[in-house]
Amino acid sequence: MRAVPRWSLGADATSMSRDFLFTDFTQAFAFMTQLALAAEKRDHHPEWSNVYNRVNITWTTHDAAGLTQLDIAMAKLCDSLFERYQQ
Ligand code: H2B
Repeated sequence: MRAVPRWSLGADATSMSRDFLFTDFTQAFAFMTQLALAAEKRDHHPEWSNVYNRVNITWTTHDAAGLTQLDIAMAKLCDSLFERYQQ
């Protein structure tokens, strides 16, 4: 978790989550579209929700019933994608 300091560990430590705030829905959905394509490519998919300019993402590995290196990698990817949306 030291590698992804902006993410919070779930209560049972089997997942981690982060809220992302954008300027508007268009930016939020563009981010989600980019992430969706990356997730499909890696066959590792987010649990997420979106309300207007806010996207909440949870990573867990269902196959392992917990957190794996892949979740860390995807969280890092979210962080770096999100940086591009910051002005
Ligand atoms: N995504 C996530 N987050 N965890 C998984 O265990 C997982 C996945 N498994 N995407 C993949 C799909 C698996 O179900 C398929 C069959 O590869």
